[in-house]
Amino acid sequence: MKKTIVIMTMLAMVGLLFTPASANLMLNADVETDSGSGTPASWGASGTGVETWATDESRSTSHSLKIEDNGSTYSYWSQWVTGLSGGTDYDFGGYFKTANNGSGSAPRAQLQALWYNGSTHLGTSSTSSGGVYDWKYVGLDEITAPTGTTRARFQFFTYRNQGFAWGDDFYFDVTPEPATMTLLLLGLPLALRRRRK
Ligand SMILES: [Ca+2]
Ligand SMILES: [Ca+2]
Repeated sequence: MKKTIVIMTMLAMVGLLFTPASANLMLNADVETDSGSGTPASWGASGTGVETWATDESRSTSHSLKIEDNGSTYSYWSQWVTGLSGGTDYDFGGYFKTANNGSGSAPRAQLQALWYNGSTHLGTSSTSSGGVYDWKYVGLDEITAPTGTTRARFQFFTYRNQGFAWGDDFYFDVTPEPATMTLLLLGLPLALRRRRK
Protein backbone atom coordinates (compact mmCIF):
# COMPACT_ATOMS: atom_id res chain seq x y z
CA MET A 1 0.00 0.00 0.00
CA LYS A 2 2.81 2.38 0.96
CA LYS A 3 4.73 1.57 -2.24
CA THR A 4 1.59 2.19 -4.29
CA ILE A 5 1.23 5.65 -2.76
CA VAL A 6 4.91 6.43 -3.48
CA ILE A 7 4.57 5.33 -7.10
CA MET A 8 1.35 7.28 -7.57
CA THR A 9 2.97 10.39 -6.11
CA MET A 10 5.95 9.99 -8.47
CA LEU A 11 3.63 9.58 -11.44
CA ALA A 12 1.73 12.71 -10.46
CA MET A 13 4.97 14.71 -10.14
CA VAL A 14 6.31 13.49 -13.49
CA GLY A 15 2.93 14.26 -15.03
CA LEU A 16 3.12 17.84 -13.75
CA LEU A 17 6.63 18.25 -15.13
CA PHE A 18 5.65 17.14 -18.63
CA THR A 19 2.17 18.63 -18.91
CA PRO A 20 2.51 21.58 -21.30
CA ALA A 21 1.20 24.93 -20.13
CA SER A 22 -1.84 26.00 -22.14
CA ALA A 23 -1.05 28.87 -24.47
CA ASN A 24 -2.47 30.69 -27.45
CA LEU A 25 -0.36 31.96 -30.34
CA MET A 26 -3.06 34.39 -31.44
CA LEU A 27 -2.78 38.03 -30.44
CA ASN A 28 -5.79 39.80 -28.98
CA ALA A 29 -7.64 36.48 -29.20
CA ASP A 30 -10.65 37.78 -27.25
CA VAL A 31 -10.71 40.88 -29.51
CA GLU A 32 -11.07 43.27 -26.56
CA THR A 33 -7.89 45.36 -27.11
CA ASP A 34 -8.09 48.62 -29.06
CA SER A 35 -5.30 49.25 -31.58
CA GLY A 36 -5.44 52.92 -30.55
CA SER A 37 -7.54 53.95 -33.52
CA GLY A 38 -10.83 52.31 -32.74
CA THR A 39 -10.06 48.99 -34.38
CA PRO A 40 -9.17 45.65 -32.75
CA ALA A 41 -5.41 45.36 -32.18
CA SER A 42 -3.57 42.80 -34.36
CA TRP A 43 -6.60 42.21 -36.62
CA GLY A 44 -7.26 43.44 -40.14
CA ALA A 45 -10.51 43.45 -42.11
CA SER A 46 -11.19 43.44 -45.83
CA GLY A 47 -13.90 42.65 -48.35
CA THR A 48 -17.06 44.01 -49.89
CA GLY A 49 -19.26 43.17 -46.90
CA VAL A 50 -19.41 45.21 -43.71
CA GLU A 51 -16.79 44.20 -41.13
CA THR A 52 -17.16 45.81 -37.71
CA TRP A 53 -15.57 45.54 -34.28
CA ALA A 54 -18.95 44.82 -32.76
CA THR A 55 -20.50 45.16 -29.32
CA ASP A 56 -24.02 43.96 -30.22
CA GLU A 57 -22.85 40.39 -29.58
CA SER A 58 -19.86 38.95 -27.72
CA ARG A 59 -18.85 35.66 -26.18
CA SER A 60 -16.20 37.20 -23.91
CA THR A 61 -16.46 40.61 -22.24
CA SER A 62 -17.95 43.13 -24.68
CA HIS A 63 -16.47 42.81 -28.19
CA SER A 64 -16.55 40.43 -31.14
CA LEU A 65 -15.61 40.55 -34.82
CA LYS A 66 -18.69 40.90 -37.01
CA ILE A 67 -19.25 40.42 -40.72
CA GLU A 68 -22.41 41.44 -42.55
CA ASP A 69 -22.42 39.57 -45.82
CA ASN A 70 -24.44 41.23 -48.57
CA GLY A 71 -24.59 38.47 -51.13
CA SER A 72 -21.74 39.22 -53.48
CA THR A 73 -18.92 39.43 -51.04
CA TYR A 74 -15.77 37.88 -49.79
CA SER A 75 -15.30 39.48 -46.39
CA TYR A 76 -12.87 38.57 -43.68
CA TRP A 77 -11.06 39.34 -40.47
CA SER A 78 -7.49 38.04 -40.33
CA GLN A 79 -4.15 38.10 -38.56
CA TRP A 80 -0.72 36.55 -39.01
CA VAL A 81 0.25 33.81 -36.58
CA THR A 82 4.04 33.63 -36.34
CA GLY A 83 6.69 31.33 -34.87
CA LEU A 84 5.30 28.16 -36.51
CA SER A 85 7.26 25.07 -37.59
CA GLY A 86 6.66 22.78 -40.56
CA GLY A 87 5.81 19.22 -39.55
CA THR A 88 4.32 20.33 -36.21
CA ASP A 89 0.66 19.63 -35.41
CA TYR A 90 -1.58 22.60 -34.59
CA ASP A 91 -5.12 23.14 -33.34
CA PHE A 92 -6.99 26.25 -34.41
CA GLY A 93 -10.50 27.67 -34.24
CA GLY A 94 -12.81 30.13 -32.58
CA TYR A 95 -16.35 30.69 -31.32
CA PHE A 96 -18.95 31.76 -33.85
CA LYS A 97 -22.56 32.90 -33.97
CA THR A 98 -24.74 33.61 -37.00
CA ALA A 99 -28.08 35.26 -37.77
CA ASN A 100 -30.07 35.91 -40.92
CA ASN A 101 -30.84 39.44 -42.03
CA GLY A 102 -34.37 38.86 -43.21
CA SER A 103 -33.45 37.13 -46.44
CA GLY A 104 -33.83 33.72 -44.81
CA SER A 105 -30.30 32.44 -44.69
CA ALA A 106 -27.32 33.09 -42.46
CA PRO A 107 -23.79 33.22 -43.80
CA ARG A 108 -21.58 30.17 -43.50
CA ALA A 109 -18.89 31.07 -40.94
CA GLN A 110 -15.61 29.89 -42.41
CA LEU A 111 -12.09 29.84 -41.08
CA GLN A 112 -8.76 29.06 -42.65
CA ALA A 113 -5.11 28.70 -41.84
CA LEU A 114 -3.07 29.64 -44.91
CA TRP A 115 0.38 28.17 -44.32
CA TYR A 116 3.35 30.25 -45.43
CA ASN A 117 7.11 30.20 -45.61
CA GLY A 118 7.81 33.93 -45.59
CA SER A 119 5.65 35.14 -48.49
CA THR A 120 5.35 31.73 -50.19
CA HIS A 121 1.93 30.11 -49.78
CA LEU A 122 2.39 26.40 -49.01
CA GLY A 123 -1.21 25.25 -48.53
CA THR A 124 -4.52 25.92 -46.80
CA SER A 125 -6.46 24.13 -44.06
CA SER A 126 -10.08 25.18 -43.68
CA THR A 127 -13.40 24.37 -42.05
CA SER A 128 -16.81 26.02 -41.77
CA SER A 129 -20.24 25.82 -40.18
CA GLY A 130 -23.50 26.80 -41.90
CA GLY A 131 -26.98 27.58 -40.62
CA VAL A 132 -28.21 29.81 -37.81
CA TYR A 133 -26.67 29.09 -34.42
CA ASP A 134 -25.63 30.65 -31.11
CA TRP A 135 -22.00 30.73 -29.93
CA LYS A 136 -20.23 27.46 -30.63
CA TYR A 137 -16.65 26.36 -31.25
CA VAL A 138 -15.64 25.65 -34.83
CA GLY A 139 -12.09 24.51 -35.49
CA LEU A 140 -9.63 21.90 -36.65
CA ASP A 141 -7.33 19.73 -34.53
CA GLU A 142 -4.00 18.02 -35.20
CA ILE A 143 -3.35 19.74 -38.52
CA THR A 144 0.26 19.18 -39.61
CA ALA A 145 1.87 22.37 -40.94
CA PRO A 146 3.48 21.78 -44.37
CA THR A 147 7.27 21.40 -44.50
CA GLY A 148 8.92 24.82 -44.33
CA THR A 149 6.03 26.61 -42.60
CA THR A 150 7.09 29.66 -40.58
CA ARG A 151 3.76 31.45 -40.19
CA ALA A 152 0.07 31.25 -41.07
CA ARG A 153 -2.64 33.66 -42.12
CA PHE A 154 -5.64 32.98 -39.87
CA GLN A 155 -8.89 34.08 -41.50
CA PHE A 156 -12.50 34.26 -40.32
CA PHE A 157 -14.62 34.95 -43.39
CA THR A 158 -17.88 34.63 -45.26
CA TYR A 159 -18.34 34.20 -48.99
CA ARG A 160 -21.38 34.94 -51.17
CA ASN A 161 -23.99 34.61 -48.43
CA GLN A 162 -26.58 36.80 -46.70
CA GLY A 163 -26.72 37.74 -43.06
CA PHE A 164 -24.50 38.17 -40.04
CA ALA A 165 -21.62 36.21 -38.54
CA TRP A 166 -19.77 37.01 -35.31
CA GLY A 167 -16.46 35.54 -34.12
CA ASP A 168 -14.77 35.71 -30.70
CA ASP A 169 -12.22 33.89 -28.50
CA PHE A 170 -9.99 32.59 -31.25
CA TYR A 171 -7.35 29.93 -30.71
CA PHE A 172 -4.19 28.72 -32.44
CA ASP A 173 -1.56 26.58 -30.76
CA VAL A 174 0.54 23.44 -30.94
CA THR A 175 -1.58 20.33 -30.42
CA PRO A 176 -1.10 19.37 -26.74
CA GLU A 177 0.85 16.20 -25.97
CA PRO A 178 -1.45 13.60 -24.44
CA ALA A 179 -0.58 13.67 -20.74
CA THR A 180 -1.56 10.03 -20.15
CA MET A 181 0.84 8.83 -22.85
CA THR A 182 3.59 10.94 -21.29
CA LEU A 183 2.93 9.24 -17.96
CA LEU A 184 3.08 5.78 -19.50
CA LEU A 185 6.21 6.43 -21.55
CA LEU A 186 8.21 8.48 -19.05
CA GLY A 187 6.64 8.14 -15.63
CA LEU A 188 6.18 4.43 -15.26
CA PRO A 189 9.73 3.21 -16.13
CA LEU A 190 11.17 5.93 -13.90
CA ALA A 191 8.94 4.91 -10.99
CA LEU A 192 9.71 1.20 -11.44
CA ARG A 193 13.45 1.77 -11.63
CA ARG A 194 13.40 3.77 -8.41
CA ARG A 195 11.29 1.15 -6.67
CA ARG A 196 13.91 -1.56 -7.34
CA LYS A 197 16.66 0.41 -5.58
CA1 LIG B 1 -15.79 45.84 -46.15
CA1 LIG C 1 -14.61 39.23 -26.80
